[in-house]
Order: sequence, then structure tokens, then C-alpha cells
Amino acid sequence: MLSFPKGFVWGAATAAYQIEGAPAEDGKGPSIWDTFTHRPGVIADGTNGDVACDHYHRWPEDVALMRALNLDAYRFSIAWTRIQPNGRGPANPAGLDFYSRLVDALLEAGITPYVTLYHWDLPQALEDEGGWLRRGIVDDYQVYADLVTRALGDRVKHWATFNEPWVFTWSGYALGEDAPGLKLGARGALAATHHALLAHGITLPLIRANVSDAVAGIVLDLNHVEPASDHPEDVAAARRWDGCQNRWYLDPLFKCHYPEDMLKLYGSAAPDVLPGDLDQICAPLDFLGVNFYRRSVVAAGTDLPPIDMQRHSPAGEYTEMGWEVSPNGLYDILKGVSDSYHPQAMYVTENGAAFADVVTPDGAVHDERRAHYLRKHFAQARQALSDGVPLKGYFVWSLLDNFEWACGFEKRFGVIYTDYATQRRIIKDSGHYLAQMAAS
Ligand code: IFM
Repeated sequence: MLSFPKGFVWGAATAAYQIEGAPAEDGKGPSIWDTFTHRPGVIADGTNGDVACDHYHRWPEDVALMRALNLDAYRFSIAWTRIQPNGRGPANPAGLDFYSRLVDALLEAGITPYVTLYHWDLPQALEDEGGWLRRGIVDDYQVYADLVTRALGDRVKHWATFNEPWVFTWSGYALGEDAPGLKLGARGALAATHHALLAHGITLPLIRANVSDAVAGIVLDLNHVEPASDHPEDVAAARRWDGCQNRWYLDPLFKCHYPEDMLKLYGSAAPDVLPGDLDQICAPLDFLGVNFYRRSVVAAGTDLPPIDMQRHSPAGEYTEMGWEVSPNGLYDILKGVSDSYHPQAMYVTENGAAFADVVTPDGAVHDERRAHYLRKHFAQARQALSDGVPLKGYFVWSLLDNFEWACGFEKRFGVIYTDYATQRRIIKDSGHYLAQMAAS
């Protein structure tokens, strides 16, 4: 068994839209994901998150399962539209109550809540006014964050402002693959990114004002990038992809500027940055959350203009998402970010794998591949820790199988199996393995 220092946090993560269901209950308003998933043809299996894991009604059972997994912590997100159904105005008491009861139950079970304020489910009413493309969204986000942190900040100390800004800005506003489904290219993604980063930076001091002993940060999806060959064009493409996915977020957050090479590349697609914006964006972070799923092996190509890249798939093991299993990549990204940006504290806020699971006649799920995947990644995290990375904890994605965005329910990431027809949960072998790690 791998050994981690005392106090190292073991957890599992989820997000509101992916598990809660109950899209219009207790005053909840529609989010862009409620709208998007009801458009024909956008979700691989034609499903939506209307019921998902029915966590909105089954949360006591889910907290009991977390306890059975010996988790120290649970990372989940708040649905903005439960708090402000139309994105503005006073808090909806029933929405706040739902999360308040969940937080109380977690604390009673000895599980520390790690809350993400925004995991992609923007109020549709705000999208109708331009969503993340509109600079004024920064003020709306701040009001929302204020309401939530005031209500829960007496009990919740760990706050992340955003989950994976690269994904919701590029997939949502440039490529149209995620909500709100806009295909505006780099200009759209970069405007949305700038406003999200600004909202993040402006909100950090507010969280600290509302929450005593707050531990506040942001969660990024980061890839360790390698060129597919040593040809200068491939090396340059790898550098561009690193700039797009990693440095475009890390540089402003830690160094108060966007990367020069990328500003040049983006040209007129670069965002409108007002004086003072970058100083606000680089407000000191208490932690950086890293979501890691794969490394990127990149050659020159025509994808994602103006990045003009092409992903390579070296021989090896792949998950059901088509993502290479690359535990060393986790070490490389943790160590690389730690050495270049010196965050005070880091967490692996998501790591996990989709594999095709089968319930065997004995009612179990023997997901040996996922358990093995986790073991190999945990070992790399341990190595990073030994090599000086200030890693404080590890959250597996995901607590339970759930709605995997544009892939629908076809991809299962859980360490707990969800039988969607009956909503029965089964702890998979990988969950038993996580329970052992957490207990040790
Ligand atoms: O399901 C997602 C999650 O919402 C954000 N990070 C990646 C996961 C797997 O794709």
C-alpha cells in the first residue's frame, strides 16, 4: 500500500448538473445546460440531466456512501440557478437550504466540503444577455458568490471559484460542443476566458471577507504537453497548445500577464483587457486545483485555429474517452507547475477514468482497470510530493457514474456504479480500493 503523509486529503468529486437532476424543483431556474441538452442531436445518446443520479433527493444515501468510502472530503459544485433562478436578485431560500443541509450532513459524517462556485451551469437568463462574452457578467458572478459564501461560509472553508475555465470557454463559446453551443472561434473563447478570470480575481477577496479562515483557489484542467517529434513545426505546435491550454491561465493567475507569444498568435482575437484587470486576476491563491486526465502529444496540423495542431495517439492504453492512460503525465504537470509557478498548495481536484463497467451476477462491479489506473496515478502523485510539490490532497473523478456532458450517460467515471433505471448504487472495486487508501 502506498503511504501518504498524515493529513493528506482523500476525496471524490462531482458537479451539480451531472448528478442532481430536479431541474425545476424548489424554484430552480434553467441553466444553459438545461437548455442545451434539450436541443436535438447535441448529446451523444440523446439524454439530459433532468434526473441524472437524482442526487437532489438521494443525497443522504450518497453521503452515507462517501462515509463507506472513508472519504476525508467531498468536492461538489453549487448550481447558480438554485440560488438565483434568473441569475440575478435575492437568494432563493430553498436553493440555499438544499446545500446547507448537504453541508451539515457532510460535517456530521466527518467529511470536509470543498465547494466549487461555478462548474459550467450558467443561468440561461444571463446567457440570453451574452453570457461570459459580456463583461458585466463579472458583477453578476460576484453577487452570486457573495450570497453563497455568506450563507455557507460559517461551515465551508474550501472554495474554488471556477472549474476548468478552458473547457467551458473553448468548448462552449469557440467550438459549440458544450453549452451554450456557440461557434465563435478563438475570439469567443478568449473573451469568455478573460471575464471568467476577472470574476475569479475580483471574487477571491470577497470570499475571504465572508469566510473566516477561507482557503480559496481555482481549478484548472492542465495537460502535460509533448511534441509528437523533434521537427520544429511539431515543437512549435506543442508550444502553442501548451500556451492555449496551460499558460494562458497560469501566467495571468501567477504572473499577472498573458503569455507574449500567445498574444501575438491570437492577434485581433485576443481579449479586451482594461487597465488593472491583470492585477485583479493575479490575486494570491491559497491553492491551485489541477484536473488531470491525459497528456497531450501534439504535432502541427489544422485543428483549433490559430493553434493549428493535431493530437497524436501513441501506442498504449486508452480509456473509453479515447484518452491515453499516462500516469507520468500527472507527475510531469504537478512538478512542472510547482517549479514554474510556485503555488502555495496544490490539489489533484479531479483524476479518473471512464471504462465500460459490468455488473456481475454477484451484484459487484470488478473494475480492475480503473483500480489499476488510480493506483498508478496515486503513485505518481506520491512521487511528486516526495519531490517537493506542495500537494495537499487528491479527489477522484467521480464519486459516482453521472451525466458526462456531451457524451451523456455512455461514459462511466464513478468509483460507485449508478444503475440509472433503479438509481441503485454499487461500490465498485475501485471504490473499495479508494476506501482502503483513505482509511490508511
Ligand atoms: O466530467 C468531467 C468534469 O465535469 C470536468 N472534468 C472532466 C470530467 C470528465 O470529462
